[in-house]
Amino acid sequence: MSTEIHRSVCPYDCPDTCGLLVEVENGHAVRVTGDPRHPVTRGLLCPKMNHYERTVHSPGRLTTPLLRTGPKGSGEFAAISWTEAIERICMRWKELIAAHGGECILPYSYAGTMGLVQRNSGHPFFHRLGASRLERTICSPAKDAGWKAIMGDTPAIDPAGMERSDLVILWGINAAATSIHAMQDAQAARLRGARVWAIDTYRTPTCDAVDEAFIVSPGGDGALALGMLHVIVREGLADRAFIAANVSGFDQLEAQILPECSPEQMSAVCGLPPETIERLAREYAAAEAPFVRLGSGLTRYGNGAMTVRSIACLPAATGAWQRPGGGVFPGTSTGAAFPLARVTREDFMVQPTRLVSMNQLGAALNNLTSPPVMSLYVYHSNPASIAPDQNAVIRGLLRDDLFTVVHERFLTDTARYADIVLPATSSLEQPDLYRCYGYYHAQRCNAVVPPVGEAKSNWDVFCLLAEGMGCDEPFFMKSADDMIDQLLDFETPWRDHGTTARLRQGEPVFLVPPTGTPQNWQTPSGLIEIFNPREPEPLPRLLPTHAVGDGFPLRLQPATTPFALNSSFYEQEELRSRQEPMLLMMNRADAEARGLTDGQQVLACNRQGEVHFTLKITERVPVGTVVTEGVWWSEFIAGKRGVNALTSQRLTDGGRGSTLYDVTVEVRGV
Ligand SMILES: Nc1nc2c(c(=O)[nH]1)N[C@H]1C(S)=C(S)[C@@H](COP(=O)(O)OP(=O)(O)OC[C@H]3O[C@@H](n4cnc5c(=O)[nH]c(N)nc54)[C@H](O)[C@@H]3O)O[C@H]1N2
Ligand SMILES: Nc1nc2c(c(=O)[nH]1)N[C@H]1C(S)=C(S)[C@@H](COP(=O)(O)OP(=O)(O)OC[C@H]3O[C@@H](n4cnc5c(=O)[nH]c(N)nc54)[C@H](O)[C@@H]3O)O[C@H]1N2
Ligand code: SF4
Ligand SMILES: [Mo]
Repeated sequence: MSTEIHRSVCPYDCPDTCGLLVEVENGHAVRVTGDPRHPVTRGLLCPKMNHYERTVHSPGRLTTPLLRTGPKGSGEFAAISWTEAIERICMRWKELIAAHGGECILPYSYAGTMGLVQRNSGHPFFHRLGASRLERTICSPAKDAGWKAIMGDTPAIDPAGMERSDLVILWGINAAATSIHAMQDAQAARLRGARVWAIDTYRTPTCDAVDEAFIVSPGGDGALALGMLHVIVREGLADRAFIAANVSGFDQLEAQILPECSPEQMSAVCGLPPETIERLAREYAAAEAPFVRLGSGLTRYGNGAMTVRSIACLPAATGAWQRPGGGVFPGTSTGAAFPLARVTREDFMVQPTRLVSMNQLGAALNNLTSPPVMSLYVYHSNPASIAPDQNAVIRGLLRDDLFTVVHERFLTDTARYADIVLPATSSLEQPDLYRCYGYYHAQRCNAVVPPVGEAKSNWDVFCLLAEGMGCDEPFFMKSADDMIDQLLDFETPWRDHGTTARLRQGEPVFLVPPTGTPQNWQTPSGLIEIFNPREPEPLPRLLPTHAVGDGFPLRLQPATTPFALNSSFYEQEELRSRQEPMLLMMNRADAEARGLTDGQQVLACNRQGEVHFTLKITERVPVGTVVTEGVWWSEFIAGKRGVNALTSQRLTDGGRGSTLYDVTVEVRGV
């Protein structure tokens, strides 16, 4: 039997965007490994992707279009042909558009695949229909908003700078699970003598792999940063020459934090003793080039954007930015490297249609009027599991008059509520172009195995739907490969001809941010804007989280697991068995106060809903916080509701992001 080895790219929403080597036998992927020649992957894949072939060729893959035959949510379907499926969808949409207008259709997609073409392929079609637009803000827009408020469009420093740092701070990032190559970089820095700290709300695997871990109260990092800034100012540790040349508004910040943000004042909010805040400030200021790798966990709060702004003041105060490896790294933003507008085609919109927050899908399905949402089209996302306020989402999905179409690889929780399910290809079955958001690399790949069953890619399905809806623009007759070519066929300082040629050949390449060094501040004033008059809050200050005042005694962290990625990978039994059952981790003191014992069934509840868990008593979680990892499919959990039955539709202070970590609950035995 002949084995071919093909290059591919990991399609998932992970900051590492690994290069893959896929061994193919008779049209089947039989082995997937990390590309040893990829400069970031260096041959190492995470446990999720080590057996990607088990996802691609899972017996659970959907292989034909399906038509609902039972009640919504029952999972009862009959196979139909693609022709019938497309005809039914288009017929229904034409009726709905005639009765309610195009905005009664709502697309819902997020990050099942990060490929630039497949991920964005619905936009031109839905713009052309005049459908409602989805505000895709579930992940970390508060991080972007907080960064932008102080740093403007300044590009992130090179993440490789971590290697030159003498103090690496993994702040609100569970790198051992969510960005293993950043964890590798941190370990490399450590071997060269750097100290590595983690700042988290419980003892994650990352905390075990660093020199020192600091466990803060959820949403308390802004207080920690302001307390550190207070000490830096009070003890004369600020770099006045750097501030004079590079920073605006430091005086105002000083005037505010000296009376209001002493370590004693901040201690109760951030959960660290005043002496620890002082020590962190002194050691941060004394470090030559402290590198903060900022995660997304700490931004999913009512004060998330302000937290990021406050943390970003630290290198501005000490001048850490001046030294290679110093600064705050929020993730890379390579938007200008490819002309994405050629794929998204905003120009197909006759006029801007209404925006619906993906964080408020429950409200959209249940409460929106003029027009109501009459049809939902879901692709590469699983909102019945991953969206906040699961009970509201499911109430909406159960509406008899809602016409739901789901394009999926698996019969997910969302697909179970569909009227029509369409089978989707996996990344190995479709071409695409990927860019990374944790490093500066990009890579193109081809399909390396034929579609499983009758599965079709996002791009190909939208071309069929466009034809069915009578959209006769030549654009909808192009192939996904044509679109990749259009993205590459574009002059930009981000890549020279040699780089583009290598991209065309499927090699991983590094993109180069054209604005160069971080000290070329891309803000309106040309300075780091600690005082930003365009913001509703012009200065960083202490903001409370939403959950303060919710009235339930325990802070709930719906955290990530190394063995799944959001609700993806639950199809792999071996990965699932490493997490089962769905746990709620609690400190012994909180368990004893409630008369709860290890391993028993418990119910966590708040105003949004209630969720069954198996209790795990552990000192990894501090008193007052409970943690659950993973976003489970309902078929594998006792109460059929996942952790998002406890999260709310409230938004962040900036960026209209989700506040998935800003939750309180009470827990009792069942
Ligand atoms: N294995 C795995 N990898 C993943 C994912 C996954 O689900 N599993 N998801 C992918 C996606 S979509 C994303 S966006 C990234 C996210 O990856 P990260 O940036 O690492 O974000 P999270 O894992 O959400 O949260 C990081 C850590 O922040 C902690 N945290 C929560 N609240 C606070 C707080 O107030 N302060 C501090 N200091 N820490 C806090 C959490 O406990 C968690 O350990 O990971 C990607 N990679
Ligand atoms: N409680 C809690 N909720 C969370 C999070 C959390 O940590 N805790 N994380 C949040 C974050 S950071 C994010 S980014 C979101 C992510 O939310 P989603 O983007 O919805 O991510 P997934 O759960 O991975 O679901 C992606 C789905 O896309 C499908 N898919 C994959 N490739 C393709 C394709 O090419 N075409 C089609 N049509 N389908 C495809 C997969 O089978 C999978 O079911 O979840 C958020 N929700
Ligand atoms: S999920 Fe992340 S670490 Fe794992 S293979 Fe994909 S890109 Fe690499
Ligand atoms: Mo995310």
